[in-house]
Amino acid sequence: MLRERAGAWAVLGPLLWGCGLALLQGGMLYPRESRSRERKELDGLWSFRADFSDNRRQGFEQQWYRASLREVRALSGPTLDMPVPSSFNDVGQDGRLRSFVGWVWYEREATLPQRWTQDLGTRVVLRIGSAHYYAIVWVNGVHVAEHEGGHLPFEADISKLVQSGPLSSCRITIAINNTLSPYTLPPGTILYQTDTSKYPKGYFVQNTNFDFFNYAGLHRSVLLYTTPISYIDDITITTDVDQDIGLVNYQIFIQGSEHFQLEVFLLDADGRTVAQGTGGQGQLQVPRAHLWWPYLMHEHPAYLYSLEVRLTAQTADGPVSDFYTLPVGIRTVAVTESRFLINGKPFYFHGVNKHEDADIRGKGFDWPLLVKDFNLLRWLGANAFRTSHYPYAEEVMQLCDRYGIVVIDESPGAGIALAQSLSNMSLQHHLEVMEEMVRRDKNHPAVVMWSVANEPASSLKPAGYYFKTLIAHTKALDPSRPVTFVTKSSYEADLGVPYVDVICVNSYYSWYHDYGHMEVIQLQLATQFENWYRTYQKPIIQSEYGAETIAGFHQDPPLMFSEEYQKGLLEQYHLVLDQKRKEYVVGELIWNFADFMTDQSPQRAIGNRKGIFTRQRQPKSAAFLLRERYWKLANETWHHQSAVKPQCVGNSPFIF
Ligand code: BDP
Repeated sequence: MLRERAGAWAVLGPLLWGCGLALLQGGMLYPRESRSRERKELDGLWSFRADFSDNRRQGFEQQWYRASLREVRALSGPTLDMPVPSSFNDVGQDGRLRSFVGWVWYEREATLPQRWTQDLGTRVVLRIGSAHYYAIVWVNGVHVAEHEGGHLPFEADISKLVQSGPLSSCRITIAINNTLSPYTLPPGTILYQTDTSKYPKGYFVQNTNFDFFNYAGLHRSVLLYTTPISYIDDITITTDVDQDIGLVNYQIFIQGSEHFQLEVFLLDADGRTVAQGTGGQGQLQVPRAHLWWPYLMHEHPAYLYSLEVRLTAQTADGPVSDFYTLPVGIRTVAVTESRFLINGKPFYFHGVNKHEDADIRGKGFDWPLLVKDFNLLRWLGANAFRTSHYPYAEEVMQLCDRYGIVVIDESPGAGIALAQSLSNMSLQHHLEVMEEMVRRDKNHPAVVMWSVANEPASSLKPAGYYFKTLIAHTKALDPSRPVTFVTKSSYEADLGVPYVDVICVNSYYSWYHDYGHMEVIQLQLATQFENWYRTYQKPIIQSEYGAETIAGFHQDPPLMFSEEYQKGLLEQYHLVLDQKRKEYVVGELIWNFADFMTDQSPQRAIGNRKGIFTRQRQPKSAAFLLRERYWKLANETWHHQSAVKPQCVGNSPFIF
């Protein structure tokens, strides 16, 4: 179906959306303020305690959620101040905490506005943006939620709890466990060392097959928000284009009332209503629609409309209103045998792979870092990135929508290396994670493709069934977008690639193979592309390539780890990419945007240094090389009729 015209998707899309998403209970709309909704962020300092007991269960045995952590202090030791959002690993001076595996406990008091606790027509929701990885939540000692997996939000309706009597304050306790198993995403294993001549009693380490530090903690905001008791629970948008008419298909789910009216208004960027409708499902037509174009593809990229949804529900206590506004970009995505099309035009991904990673805060959300990264992306002339290797914060996706940066949205399926991690038990969890991810990100125009995994052991026997099922499920959840996973297997052995729409392949010629020999890159890379294309006739993205580079190391003629080697290696790749992009290669994503933290190993000098920027976001020489290339590519893929073409002038690339 993905190979057919985008128009067909618009018809099937809304039908299938309903079926697919019914699997998951409830929506997960981003908590926005509106006339009927308030929000209260709980960012800042929380009390924190890691459970260092041998079995890591002291917190449960002593019921640390029953009273404040300070009160149970006598039993369990001192609490620390812990910033939220942040990883807990790098903020302290205690080496044991940096590599801690097991349960950690977070707690803080929240003062709620009186109306929230007294008005029974108000629904109060606690939302956790991302907790790594298994989380249990109590409010005033009462268990309210449990969630498996980081990177994706979860919620608990705590209205009954906070409205059941006089309430002076509200104690939120969150216990989080970062232990990984072969069945979690990402997977990991705990290795117990029993040789007492080498290791102390009870010694264990956690091993993983992914190359980023396993940061843990409350990585994104924890917040409270309200809705009326009858409320807009979920909205699903798909868009299409017919001549110059933009088509916006909507489906709205309501909770808390069987009897309601829905009105929807589509507003343009100047706030003018351009279309309106009623009911829970329908299609809005926008004559002379402004399409959502990627950055550097059009003079006015990233045009966003606003969909205002107004609910009036009848309840026993009278009518209740709820309002929610969702940004909407009208665009189409389609894949042919050799092209990736956005709005019917060939799109070439020239961008980066990223990580949520920075000094001190680890994977903790940070606005200044986010804005800096987007400024760097635009400076670079990058039009796309992959959320390697997990879903990024919702605010990241929102900025992509606003700036026109195209996203390949990747699940936390990184490091699936063992046969056990391709079992039915793993698959079941992976299907659920895809449901959570699609539910959260389905309405972002910037998201043009789902990636269900990175470099799994896709040549192992169970991989065929695993990826067939996983990809089919993702397509049923969202028939409007292509689906892929990123492979490093050989074209002959890979059992998952038959099911993808676009082949995403990682290779590290003259780095992990034939190291030091850049002269083999052109031949090996051309062979790689030709083999994949001959076998499958699907468009290909070079989804990773790069070289470890210590900023400030110089060596000419180039040697590994020098800035010259990174540049030289990239240039060899570019020669082949320039030939093959005329045929079927539809993108190149450098590994990596910035240096990032990993586990310690003899191959990593305090983290992975393949960034074109340092971890502090300063450019290495390769950043200037890529910048020149990306702006040149932007010029070639410019589709607007106007004579103005993208220009990168001095340090100010912003011609738009
Ligand atoms: C690739 C992985 C990525 C690693 C990279 C590397 O997808 O996560 O960081 O290799 O080794 O195989 O630098």
